[in-house]
Amino acid sequence: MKQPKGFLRGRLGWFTLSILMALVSLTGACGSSETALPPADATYEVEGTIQRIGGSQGAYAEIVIRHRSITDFRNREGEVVGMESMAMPFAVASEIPVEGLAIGDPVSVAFEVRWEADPVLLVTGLELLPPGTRIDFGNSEAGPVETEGTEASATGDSDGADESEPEVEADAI
Ligand SMILES: [Cu+2]
Repeated sequence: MKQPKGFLRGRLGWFTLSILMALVSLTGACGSSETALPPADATYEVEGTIQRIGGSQGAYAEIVIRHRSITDFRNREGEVVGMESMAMPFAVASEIPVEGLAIGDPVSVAFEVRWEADPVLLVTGLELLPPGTRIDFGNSEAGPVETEGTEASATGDSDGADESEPEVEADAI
């Protein structure tokens, strides 16, 4: 009850061919979205924290990253103008898993800039930094998050009926 050799070879040949065809169509599909993008005008690496996940820019996932200042950032004309620390939306390349990210995660990202393309900002590399890593955002935005809380309780000294009035201050006054 042996299969004729020719039959086996024929099956294998067909199988191999179908795999090859599948591979070709797969790489074709992957390549099509990426070959649509022109060469990047510039590439940068920067650290930051994840601010928002779940948006999209066309076919790309979108994440918002609060990034550190980028001192060598070049504008559309190619002049080094730098970029201050800020929260900024990025498209994310399809090969980068967004699912595992959480708000507040410290990350290091590599991103490409294409001034005349869509998306303009595309994350092509993403590395999770160890939990608890403190990202230094300079003096622009890092401070206010904590001072706001202090100010809010400091302004509650007027009459008291307003909001959550800190008991400590009420006693002090
Ligand atoms: Cu920015």
